Amino acid sequence: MNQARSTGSRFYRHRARQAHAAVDRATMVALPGGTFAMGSARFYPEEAPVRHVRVDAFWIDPHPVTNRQFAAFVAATGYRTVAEVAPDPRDYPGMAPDMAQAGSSVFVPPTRLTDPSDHRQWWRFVFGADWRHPTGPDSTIDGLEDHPVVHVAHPDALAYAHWAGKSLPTEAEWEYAARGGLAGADYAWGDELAPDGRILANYWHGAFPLANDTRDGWSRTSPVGSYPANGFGLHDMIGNVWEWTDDWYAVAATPTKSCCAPANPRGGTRADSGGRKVLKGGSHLCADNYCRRYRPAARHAQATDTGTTHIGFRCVWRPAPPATASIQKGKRR
Ligand SMILES: [Ca+2]
Repeated sequence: MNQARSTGSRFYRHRARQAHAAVDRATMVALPGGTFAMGSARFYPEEAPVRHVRVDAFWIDPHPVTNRQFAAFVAATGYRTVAEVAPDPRDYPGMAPDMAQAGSSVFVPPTRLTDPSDHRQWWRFVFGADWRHPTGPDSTIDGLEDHPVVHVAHPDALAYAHWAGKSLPTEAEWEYAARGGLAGADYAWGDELAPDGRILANYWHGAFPLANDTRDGWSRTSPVGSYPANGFGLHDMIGNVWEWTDDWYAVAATPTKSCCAPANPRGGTRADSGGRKVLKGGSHLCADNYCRRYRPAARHAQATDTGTTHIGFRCVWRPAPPATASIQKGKRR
């Protein structure tokens, strides 16, 4: 999606682990686990085939991690995110010398569009953009305390999760949670995007990327919980920000029946994924005309060192390490 960046400091990741906090499950939602139909055959090819999988019981945050929550983590640990650390040119052979500055990718709507397939027309790498400065060095998160934190790369999300005594969800856990107990529905709330005209998530209204009529009130992120919870009591699983999972991206598995569903499936290998993990849920930039990924089955492969203005995360907690039945061979991380 944009310029690859340094993966941050081992020192700060170490400090984050040292600052490990007691898990506050009172603020989390307990999910019973079970077998469900994962994926969809009605939209994009990477979501198919539909296959039955089983996930064990787990707990999940009711909304994406907010700026307020991430600020508490940073205050306790001194952690610096990937976007705040200038990349080492030795890690990126061929990188232009003037790109060796801290920053991140910001959505900037173009005034005209010459090639709808070229995302460089609306993604701009901005020096000084990071979680505290979402649209650039002159911006702040004042007033955005309850919005999802953005510009977090996968190592940043993982560091926060470790500090909180939690984990990042697998893709199967995330999709199970997003479906809210509905079997095979296209959306987290049913089979209609906007039933009776009701807008049930923060996404793009109008012709992306030129015109956003913001009829839902938000052109970028929105405060968590601004839209109704799904059947499991979870907010913002869809839209607002894409959310990191801890699975390496792979093509979906072969179809499985409910009788023989693999337990706690994981993604592929780092090598096969090209260093990309799975994002889920779509964001405030998903639009009916461009990227209809505001659905539980939707998925996107994202380089782990790359955060943007529309990527965040939430955490899970598991009573015990899940017994996996379908782990593929290979290095996980
Ligand atoms: Ca919106």
